[in-house]
Amino acid sequence: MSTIQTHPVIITCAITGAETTREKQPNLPITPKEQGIAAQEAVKAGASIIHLHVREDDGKPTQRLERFQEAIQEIRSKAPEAIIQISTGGAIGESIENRAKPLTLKPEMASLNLGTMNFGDDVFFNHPRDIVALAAKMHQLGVMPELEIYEAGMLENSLRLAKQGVLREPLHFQFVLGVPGGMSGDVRNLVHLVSLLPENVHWGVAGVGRFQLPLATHALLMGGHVRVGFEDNIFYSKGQPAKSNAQLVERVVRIAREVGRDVATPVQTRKLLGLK
Ligand code: KMH
Ligand code: ZN
Repeated sequence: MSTIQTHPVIITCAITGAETTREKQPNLPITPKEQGIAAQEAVKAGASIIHLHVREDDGKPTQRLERFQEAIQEIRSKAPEAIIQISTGGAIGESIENRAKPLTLKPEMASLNLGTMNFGDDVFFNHPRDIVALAAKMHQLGVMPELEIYEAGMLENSLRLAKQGVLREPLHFQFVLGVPGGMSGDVRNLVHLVSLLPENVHWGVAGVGRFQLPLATHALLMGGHVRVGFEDNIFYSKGQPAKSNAQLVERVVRIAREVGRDVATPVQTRKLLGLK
C-alpha cells in the first residue's frame, strides 16, 4: 500500500445511484432482480466492488431496509464473489437515520461522505456529528468505510478524523470529481488530491459524466483504483448512452491491460483492502 501503487486495480461499479433516471438511461437497473443481473455482468467484466443504492419499482430512491435486503440477496445469488458496498449517502434530502439503516445488514463496505456541499441545484448535508456517528457505527459493525471526497477540504477533514481515531487505518478514499458544487474532473484536481495523501492509503477516482473516462485512465497510470457505472455517467461516448454498466467496466479493463495494470479479482480486493 502506497500512494503510487503497483498492485492490481480495484474496479468498483456504481450500478444505479440515486439520481440517474430511466428516461436518461433506459438500461438503468432499478429492481433488485435487475440489480442482481447488472452486478453479475459487471463482476464478470472485472468489477469486484458493487456500490449499491436501491430504488422502489417506480424508480424512486429509498433507504428502505427490506429493499436493500432484496437487492443484496439478488446480488449474492448472481455474483456471490462481489463485495457489496452500500450507500449511506442515499438521495439528497434523505434523513440521516434512514441513511444509516442499511448498515445493520453488515455489508462488507459502506460509503461515508466527509462534508456538506452544494450538489447541483441541491445541498448534500453531512453534519460533522453525523459523519462521526456513521463512522462509529461502521467500526462497531465491522463495515469498512469508503471515504467519499468531493473537494480538498473533505480530504483534510478525513485526515483530521483519522488523527482523532474516528477513522481507522487502512483508509480508503474515493475521489468523486465532477459534481457541480465540488471539484471538477480536471486532472490537476486529481493530482493535487493524491499529493495530499499520506503513505499507506488506498485511493480511487469516480469521474462524473464526461470526466469518467479521462479520470479513470489517469488513475490507472497514477496507480489508483477506478469507479465507473451509471450512478456517475450514463454515456459510452459523447451523445451515445452506454448499453450496460458492464460495458463501462469492460472498457476500463481493456485500458488497464494496455497500460500494464492487472485487474483485481474480488479475492485480491479483499486482501488489498484488508477486508475480513
Ligand atoms: N446521491 C448522492 C447525493 C454515496 O453513495 O454515499 C450521494 C451519494 C454518495 O451517492
Ligand atoms: Zn452513491
